[in-house]
Amino acid sequence: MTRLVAVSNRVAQPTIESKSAGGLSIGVLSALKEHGGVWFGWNGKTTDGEPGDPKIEQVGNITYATIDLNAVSFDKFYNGFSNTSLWPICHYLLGFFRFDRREYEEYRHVNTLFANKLLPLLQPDDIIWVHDYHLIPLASELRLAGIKNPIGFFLHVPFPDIEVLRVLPVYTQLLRNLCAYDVIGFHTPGDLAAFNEAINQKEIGGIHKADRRNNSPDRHFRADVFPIGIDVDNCYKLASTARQSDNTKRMIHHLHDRNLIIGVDRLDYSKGLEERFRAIERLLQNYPENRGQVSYIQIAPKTRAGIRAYDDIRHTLEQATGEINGEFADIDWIPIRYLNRAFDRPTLMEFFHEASVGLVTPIRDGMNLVAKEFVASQDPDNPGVLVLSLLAGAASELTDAVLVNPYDIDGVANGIQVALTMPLNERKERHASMIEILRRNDITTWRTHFVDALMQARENLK
Ligand code: ADQ
Repeated sequence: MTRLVAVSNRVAQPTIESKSAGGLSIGVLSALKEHGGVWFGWNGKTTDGEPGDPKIEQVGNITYATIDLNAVSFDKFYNGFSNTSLWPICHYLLGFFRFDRREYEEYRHVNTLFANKLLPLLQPDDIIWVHDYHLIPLASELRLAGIKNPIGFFLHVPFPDIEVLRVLPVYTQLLRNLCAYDVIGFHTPGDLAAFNEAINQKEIGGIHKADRRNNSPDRHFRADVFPIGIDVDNCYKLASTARQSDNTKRMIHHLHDRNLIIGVDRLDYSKGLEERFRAIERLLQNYPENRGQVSYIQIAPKTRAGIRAYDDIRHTLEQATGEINGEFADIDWIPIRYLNRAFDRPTLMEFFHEASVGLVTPIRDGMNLVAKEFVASQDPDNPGVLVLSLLAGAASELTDAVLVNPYDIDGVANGIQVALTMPLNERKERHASMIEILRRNDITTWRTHFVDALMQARENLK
């Protein structure tokens, strides 16, 4: 029987309470729950010595196989090359980009380690699905070790334009590594186009659209668009129990019938939070009728502690909150509630359900699942309005959101005002058309299309 083996840097283990697992974990877990299979990756723990054999744990139809990583190695691989070189490049944020060849070498070393630890677990009929930028060289490593199974790769972040990619000194090696996969998946047509342009560059040579051979002469790769989706019914089910959880009751009590504007993000500089806080300030300046009438709640739990840029953004947001609340707050009202913590999914969906406006304004994002969850959580008879960044992958599907450029502070403030004053009929129409798209491209479609593409790759080899 064909097993699905998912591989990602971090495995969201069932025994570890993680309220703030990011979008990748949410997507992989939903796909594995439906299909069953193995999830291999790092368990979140570091050691002083060399990592041991994978620890195996069976929960329902998922086998979790996880390893430790050496602390020094992890720092260079994860905090270093993955998140200080690749992450900024993929998000077009060159001001945050740093490159250190030793970190890149450790990145390759960790990929070799992943391949070596995964090898003994693999069976001939397995299909392997590798996730995200931390593991680009993994297929090359597995092929070197003689693995013939179909291997797919899904990039959860944007694929950058070639002129940005070229800033990375080792980009040609990574492009060649990507072409060792049988299937390469992206969120949007724009990402796919950028990838196609990159592999057609002279300097990487030998990989042409018409002849997409990867490392071995009998294999070709397929690059395509597989937009990640959500479980629409599950979001709505969680959301429509609203006013039941203690957190939701307390939140509503303190809202005093004001309009709720909500933002939920990992605390990351790519999410455009500083610009978003300034847009709230501008809303209160440009449209003073909102003073005392709206409450903006921003939920943003810390991630990637230890990387300087992430400590800096925390500091910046704390300062901006203080300034804006200082300027506008009244005896019985503050405009911004900034919560540096995670909530469980049911509570988040309930919060979304109660909100008049969902504010999702990343300065670049692969997809953005929060945008989709917000829409799915709304009451179809009285839905809130999504204000969405043009620079999030989700904007290529959710064209009925109020689309804004996150760098344009006045434009975002204006978008929020449009959302706050939108007539019920228009809200309902926009919501219905977005729900239809969410249903068409849901989590099941994402998983089945990708797995089908891997199965097809296997057929092509026979
Ligand atoms: P992320 O950058 O993590 O994902 P996103 O797609 O929005 O961004 O997913 C975040 C997930 O975590 C959502 O399901 C959300 O509900 C949850 N979450 C966020 N904040 C939370 C909080 N405070 N408490 C609890 N849960 C919280 C990466 C890419 C995205 C891409 C996804 C999936 O950066 O562009 O959409 O992978 O491919």
